[in-house]
Amino acid sequence: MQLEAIYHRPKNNFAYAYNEKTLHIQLRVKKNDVEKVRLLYGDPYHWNKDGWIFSYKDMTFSGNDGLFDYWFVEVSPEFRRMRYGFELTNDDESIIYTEKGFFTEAPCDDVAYYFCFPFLHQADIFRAPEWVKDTVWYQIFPERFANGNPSINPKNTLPWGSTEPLRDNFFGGDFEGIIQHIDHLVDLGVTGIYFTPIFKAFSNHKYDTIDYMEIDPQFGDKKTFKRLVDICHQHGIRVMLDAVFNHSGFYFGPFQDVLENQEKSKYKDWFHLREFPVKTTPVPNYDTFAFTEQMPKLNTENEEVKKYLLDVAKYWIEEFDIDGWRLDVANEVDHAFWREFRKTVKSIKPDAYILGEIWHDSMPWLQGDQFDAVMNYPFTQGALDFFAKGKISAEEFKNVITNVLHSYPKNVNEVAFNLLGSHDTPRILTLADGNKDRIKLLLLFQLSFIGTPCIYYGDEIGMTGGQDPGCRKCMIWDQEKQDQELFTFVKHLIQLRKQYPVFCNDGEFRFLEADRNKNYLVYQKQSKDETLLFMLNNSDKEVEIPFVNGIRTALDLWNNCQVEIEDEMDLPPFGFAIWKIK
Ligand code: ARE
Repeated sequence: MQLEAIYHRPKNNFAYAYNEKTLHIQLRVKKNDVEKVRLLYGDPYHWNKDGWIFSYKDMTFSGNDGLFDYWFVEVSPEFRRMRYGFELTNDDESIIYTEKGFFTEAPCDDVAYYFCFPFLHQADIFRAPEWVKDTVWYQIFPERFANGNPSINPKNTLPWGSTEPLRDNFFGGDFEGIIQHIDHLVDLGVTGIYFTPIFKAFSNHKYDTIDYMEIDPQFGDKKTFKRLVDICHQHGIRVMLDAVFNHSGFYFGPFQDVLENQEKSKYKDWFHLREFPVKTTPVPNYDTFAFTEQMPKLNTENEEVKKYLLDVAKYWIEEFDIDGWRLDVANEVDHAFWREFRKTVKSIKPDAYILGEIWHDSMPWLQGDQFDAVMNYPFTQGALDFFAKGKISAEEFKNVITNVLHSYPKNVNEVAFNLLGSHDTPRILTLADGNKDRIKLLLLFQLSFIGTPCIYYGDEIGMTGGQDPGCRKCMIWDQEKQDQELFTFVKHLIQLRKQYPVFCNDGEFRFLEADRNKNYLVYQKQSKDETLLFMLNNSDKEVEIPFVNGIRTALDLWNNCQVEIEDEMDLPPFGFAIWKIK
C-alpha cells in the first residue's frame, strides 16, 4: 500500500458534524490501491479490563480524482465524541492508520494513538439557510439590464445597446427597468437575484463606492429600491446585494478627508496608508484593490471602520429586507471581521445568505463561523474547460468535479454558488465559439448538480461577449434578437429542478462513466425514493452507451414519456437523455 498517499485530518472536509447527531468521515488513499476500508471507532472513555472498546463500520468508495480514491462513512457516536482510525485492506495486506501512524494491529492500550473528534457541539455545525438549496439565482449588472426611467440617466448616457460596452460608458440601466422586466425572470423561473453593487459610486460597475448608505442616483432612489425588493418577494424571488468592504472608492468621504487633511485626518487609520503625504501618482502609496488607486483598501481591523461597515450590513437588511450579502474580494479581508459580520447579520436575519467571492480553495471560510458559501469558480473552470471549450476529456472533467466535491463538507456543497460566468468572465456562448449544443450540455450539468446555480443575465437568451467589459453588454429585449429556443431550454431545466427534488439537492451525486476517448458522461442523482440517470454526449460523434444494470424501463424526463431500455443506447452528437429509473 502506498502509505504516503493516505491522508486524513479532523475538523475540516475530512471530519465534520453534518447535523446534531451525525459525523461525516472521509479518507484519501492512492487510486486503486485499497479494496476495503473500515472505520474503527469508539468513545474515548469506554474501557473494560482488556482495554479500549471500539467497533468497526464499513466505509464506501465515494469517488476518485485521478490521483486519489476517497472513502466515506457516516457515524452517530452515542455520546457525541469519538476517537477513531481506519483499517485498510488490499490483496497483500491489512493495516491500521491512526493519527500517530500505521500499525499492524489496532492499539487498544491508549486512545491517544487515534484521531480525535472531541465533541459534536450544535454551535459548531455548519448551517446555511435551508432556502438556498432550492434557489436558482440570476445575476444582474444593474447598469446593463434595462433602462426604465430615462429621467435619471447619468450624464452622456448612450442609447440602449447602441455600441459596445466600454470601461467608462453608460447606458442608464436602473431599478425601474428591472421592475418592468420582472416577468422575464418569473417566466424563466429564477428564485433569487444577485445584484452587483447598487450604492452610490463613480464608475459604471459601482465597485468604487462613494456612499454605502445611499443608492446610486442613476439606479433610482430608496423608495424605488424598496418597491423592487417587495416585487421580487411577491414573486418568490430573494434579493442579494454586493458588499464591497475590502476597499472603498476614491471619492468615499473618509478617503477624500485623508487626501485633504493628510496626517490630521481623523480617518487616517481607516485605510492602509504607507506614508504622508498620501499621493496617487506615479503609484499610490497606500494599499489598494489590485493596483487600482481608485480603490483604497479599508482597514477592517479599525474599530470605527468595523462599526461603520457592520452598520451598513444591518441597515440594508433592517430597512429593505434584503436576503443575502455577496462579499467582494472576500479573501483579502481579515477572518475576524467576517466572524463579526456573520454574528451581526444572523442576529437580525438568521436565514440571510452570506456568500464570499473567493476563486480558490475556501475551506478556512466555510467552517460555520464566516460564510455560507463561496462563488464556486473551481466548478466553473472545470465545467467550461469540458463543455464550453472542449479542452479536457470527460475523464479529466470527472476528476476536477470529484476533487471539488471532496474539498468541502456535504452541507457546504449543498449551498455552493455554482456559476458558469459573471461580470468578471467571458460569456459562455463566446467561450464555446458560438456552439449552442455545448452550452445546452453545460447548463444541463449546472442545473442538475448539487448546490445553488446562478445564471448570468442574458446567457439564457444567448448573449455573447468577451472578457470584461465585453461581457457587460446591454440586455437584449428585442424578442426577435433573443434566442427563444435557448430560453425555453433553460426554463424547462429549471422546471425539472423544481419538480424533482432529486434533480435539485435532495440526492447523492455520482459519476457512473466518464469516457476519456468518446467524451460522454453518465452520472446519477439518487435519493431514498428516486434515482435519475443523466447521459451527456459532449462530442460531435454519435456514441453508444452500454447498460449493464438490468433496468428495462425508465421515464424520459425531458420528453416526458416512457422508454424501453435496450442493452445500449445511442446518443446523437451533443445529445443527452435524462431518465428517471426509480
Ligand atoms: C478594471 C478593468 C480590468 C483590469 C482591472 C485592472 O475592467 O480589465 O484588469 O481594472 O485593475 C471592479 C470592476 C472591474 C475593474 C476592477 C478594478 O468590475 O471591471 O477592473 O474593479 O477597477 C481577483 C479578485 C476578485 C476580483 C477579480 C476581478 O480575487 O475579488 O480579481 N473580483 C471582484 C469583482 C470585480 C471588481 C472587484 C473585485 C473590485 O467581482 O468585478 O472589479 O471591486 C484568478 C485569481 C483571482 C482573481 C481571478 C480573476 O483566479 O487568483 O484572485 O480574482 O483570477 O481575475
